[in-house]
Amino acid sequence: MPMRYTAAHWGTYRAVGEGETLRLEGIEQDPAPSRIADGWIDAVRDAGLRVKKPAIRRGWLENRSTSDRCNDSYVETDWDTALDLVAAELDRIRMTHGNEAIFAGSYGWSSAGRFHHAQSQLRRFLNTIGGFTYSRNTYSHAAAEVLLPYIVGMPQRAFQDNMTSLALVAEHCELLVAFGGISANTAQVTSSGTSTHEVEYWMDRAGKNGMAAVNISPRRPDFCGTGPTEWLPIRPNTDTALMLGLAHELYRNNRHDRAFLTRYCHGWETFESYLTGASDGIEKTAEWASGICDIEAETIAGLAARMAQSKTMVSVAWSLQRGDHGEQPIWMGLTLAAMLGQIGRPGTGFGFGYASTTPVGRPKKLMNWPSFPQGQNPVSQAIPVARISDMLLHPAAEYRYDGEHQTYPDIRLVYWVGGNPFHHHQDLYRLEKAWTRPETVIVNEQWWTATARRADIVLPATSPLERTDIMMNRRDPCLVWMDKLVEPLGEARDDHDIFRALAERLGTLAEFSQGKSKDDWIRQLWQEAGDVARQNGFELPDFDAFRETGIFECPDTDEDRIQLESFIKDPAGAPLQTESGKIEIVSDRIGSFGLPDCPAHPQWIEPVEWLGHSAAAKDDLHLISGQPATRLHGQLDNGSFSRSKKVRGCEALYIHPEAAKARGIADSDLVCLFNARGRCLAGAVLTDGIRPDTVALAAGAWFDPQTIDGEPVEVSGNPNVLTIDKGCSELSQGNIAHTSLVKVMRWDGPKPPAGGVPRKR
Ligand SMILES: Nc1nc2c(c(=O)[nH]1)N[C@H]1C(S)=C(S)[C@@H](COP(=O)(O)OP(=O)(O)OC[C@H]3O[C@@H](n4cnc5c(=O)[nH]c(N)nc54)[C@H](O)[C@@H]3O)O[C@H]1N2
Ligand SMILES: Nc1nc2c(c(=O)[nH]1)N[C@H]1C(S)=C(S)[C@@H](COP(=O)(O)OP(=O)(O)OC[C@H]3O[C@@H](n4cnc5c(=O)[nH]c(N)nc54)[C@H](O)[C@@H]3O)O[C@H]1N2
Ligand SMILES: [Mo]
Repeated sequence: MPMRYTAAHWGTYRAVGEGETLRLEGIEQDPAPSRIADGWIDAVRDAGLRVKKPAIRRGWLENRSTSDRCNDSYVETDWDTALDLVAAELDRIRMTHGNEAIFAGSYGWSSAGRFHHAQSQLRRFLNTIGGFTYSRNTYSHAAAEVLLPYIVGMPQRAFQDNMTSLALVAEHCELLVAFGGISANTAQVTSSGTSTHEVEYWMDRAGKNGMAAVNISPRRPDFCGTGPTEWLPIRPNTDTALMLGLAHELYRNNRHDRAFLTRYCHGWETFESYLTGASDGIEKTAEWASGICDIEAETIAGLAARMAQSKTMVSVAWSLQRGDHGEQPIWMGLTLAAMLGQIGRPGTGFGFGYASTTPVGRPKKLMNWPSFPQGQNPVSQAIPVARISDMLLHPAAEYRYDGEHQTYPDIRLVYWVGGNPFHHHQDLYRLEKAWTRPETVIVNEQWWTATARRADIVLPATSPLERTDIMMNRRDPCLVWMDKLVEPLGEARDDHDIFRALAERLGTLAEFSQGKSKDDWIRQLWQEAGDVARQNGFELPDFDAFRETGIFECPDTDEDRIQLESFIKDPAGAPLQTESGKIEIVSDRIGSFGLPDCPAHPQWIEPVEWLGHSAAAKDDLHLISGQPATRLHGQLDNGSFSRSKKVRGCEALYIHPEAAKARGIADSDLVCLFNARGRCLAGAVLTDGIRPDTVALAAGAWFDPQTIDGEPVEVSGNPNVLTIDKGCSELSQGNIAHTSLVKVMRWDGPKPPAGGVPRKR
């Protein structure tokens, strides 16, 4: 029998066994398969939590009420009734309010397959009926997406594609200064799927090659290398101050590369007067930085000296910019690297996002594989992705974004597929309020997620295991035939079939489907992929042969890249696409926007909440809520693997023994985290691998707000009831999930009724 495979954002797997014994094994090529897949099959077969039939919310069905949207029950119905209702609602809204009143930003990480990409399917359909308001940028790195074009003259996507390869880092780098670490945890995941996980391999090679690393992070396990590693447990959200302290040390000792700064950078003199305090009266010395970031001045001075003497890579994880003023650590990291003058050389310079996902710095050729065509959106209205609550709460309100003045549209209908705002957004109780505003909310989902449980019409979607597709990721050297391994549960349908049926009802079927079946579309993608392969000098097998073998490895794909290499070699001939043609330490354009929260050059600007804030209380702790080790965001939290790591049914809270002791908390105790925005429960895990004034609660436990003793308490351990719903700045409006202070106490209250993944109402 031929091998059967599937792929996901967390990896590529071989199917072993059949029926009840079916399981997924990492493929041979993968040196470190992710265990996230361990919980996949049982989550897909979790009949209690799958959406099995179309369902309508009772309050909406009976009287179109929206006020009980976040706390209602559902009536199951047949497909035709549900599809008729959805079509009628879309039609009513677009006729009454215009297509702009339909919000289908639909942000999220649905399937890794190229064809069944849920948002693409939704958008293609909506484009045929007049379009929709959409969203710009990502929750992952909005600050970078808006900032990088100004300072390096290219989109973050191109910047990421050109990241200096990890093979060159392993070969040449002597000192890796890793802000936010190089984390094996996040390196498990790749947007659009991956065949291998090799970040740990490269870090191991680098260590064996003598590279020393400095893990600058509130958490020790954020670094996965095996060579000599020093942990500098920085106070969260203060990296910009530390970088300024390092910059000042370089400057004070005349160890900055003046020639590089003159030749390749714009604005050094202005920045210099900020660094010395000439412009604002504060000299950004190591002592000054130390008072903010809580790392000793001597350590800062020592590190600066080592950086100047070594072949150094300054690496910044994406996490740093998901904080208040998240533009600054990227900008300052780049400035620090520019002062060292090692940008454009092999293995040194500036890195952004190494290990934040698998393929950043992967030494492989990029391949521009085709994707499912979305068509053209006739509506131009869009919001910055993380401004969803603001938009729903304040239609017509003005806001700033990327230098422009914009106004929020008046949204009447929300259609979400392949994403979970009640996982991903900050301050979920605020989102609950905002969520009562639209007249209608429609969701296609596999599971009764918190978002499905807050929709008026829920349509059951198949999971990737229940259909065929192709994984082709431009950053991966393998193409994978994703076989159908499991029969669809209940009445689940593919998103494509759902939108076909809706297009038919709204008279746009011909435009939506172009007369093609699903099989035709997938074959067409393969055919177009064949053209791409040919341009790259090789042939793909024919479709049937590919399906038979399951994996195709593209030949000769090794390729090393060096960030900004051509510009460094020839700054006049290959200038950057910035205003000055150079790296912009000062951006006159950004300066011209007059934004106090994102001025013309990198600066230390106090976050709205942090441990050094004058309003911070002695017993406040900084909450880090990064990515979960056992799942992808909220996906598979109901699976056995994620469940197996829960503590007393709740998400694990990593807390230092000193902090625990001061609060009477023992290992495995239930605890309550709280601040003015909300409260949630978690299970304490004591560890000295975290700062005593910082706690870590991974994102993704399924939002389950309950009332205990008359008070609202989230009982799964979802950090987004505590996080702040504010943009990084008026430049990017990115989310600030990593900025928030909380208090923690032992929970002696009643054991939560559910204490885990909420079952369906
Ligand atoms: N506190 C905090 N919050 C965060 C973050 C953080 O670090 N801390 N990280 C942020 C970041 S970087 C991100 S990217 C977001 C991620 O946020 P999301 O991408 O919204 O989170 P997921 O849980 O992956 O949601 C994807 C949903 O799509 C569904 N789905 C999967 N495949 C299909 C399909 O084929 N069809 C349909 N219809 N549905 C499908 C899944 O069941 C799942 O519910 O979270 C953000 N939120
Ligand atoms: N297993 C798994 N991997 C994933 C994902 C997942 O859901 N699960 N999601 C993927 C997605 S969508 C994204 S966007 C990436 C995100 O990738 P990242 O943004 O790099 O991941 P995070 O987990 O948010 O943060 C990484 C580490 O940064 C540290 N950190 C947080 N705040 C600060 C700070 O202020 N200063 C410093 N120096 N360090 C800080 C934390 O200790 C944290 O462990 O991860 C991807 N990888
Ligand atoms: Mo992300």
